[in-house]
Amino acid sequence: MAGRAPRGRAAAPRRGSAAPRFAIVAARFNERITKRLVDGAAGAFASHGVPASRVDVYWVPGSFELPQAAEHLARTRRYAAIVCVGVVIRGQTPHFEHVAREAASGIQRVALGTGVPATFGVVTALSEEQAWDRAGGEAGNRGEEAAEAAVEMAEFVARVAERGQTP
Ligand code: INI
Repeated sequence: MAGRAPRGRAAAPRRGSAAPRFAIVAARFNERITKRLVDGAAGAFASHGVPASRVDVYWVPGSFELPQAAEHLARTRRYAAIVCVGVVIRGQTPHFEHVAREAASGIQRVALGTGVPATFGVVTALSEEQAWDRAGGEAGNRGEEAAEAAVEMAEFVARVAERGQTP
């Protein structure tokens, strides 16, 4: 894939630790498209050897609520990483900008504030057609990409923690 550095193996349980658990938080707004993002994320986890039983899916009303839900889940310390997926489509008003911006910055804030990786699988599109393209169509699947990032960041956090314990 162009523009990407090689990835590590990822998602393998590290010595002395339980197999990691992941969460997917999905926004119900534009639900038919979001379901494709959830499927893409689940497929990416499966391809990294994470069984479906170790992936919990939570639904919230819209993308604006993604950071709120991710924050609650991060604070449980149950998850190695949290994938946020949603679909924001430009309408006739600036509502789109507010929802997209707050989703992006809120998810980042959760990751930085809790230390639990929270990844951005939110499609921001100018039309429904563009959104479908980014949900398993011609332009890839943002859910799948966000799950890939979650696996890699979970590994990164685990690796840093492991090194931190080395005398
Ligand atoms: N939520 C989305 O996920 N996508 C959208 O395109 C969208 N638009 O355009 O309004 C949207 N709005 C709902 C928002 O996320 C909240 O659920 C709502 O404002 C209640 O807080």
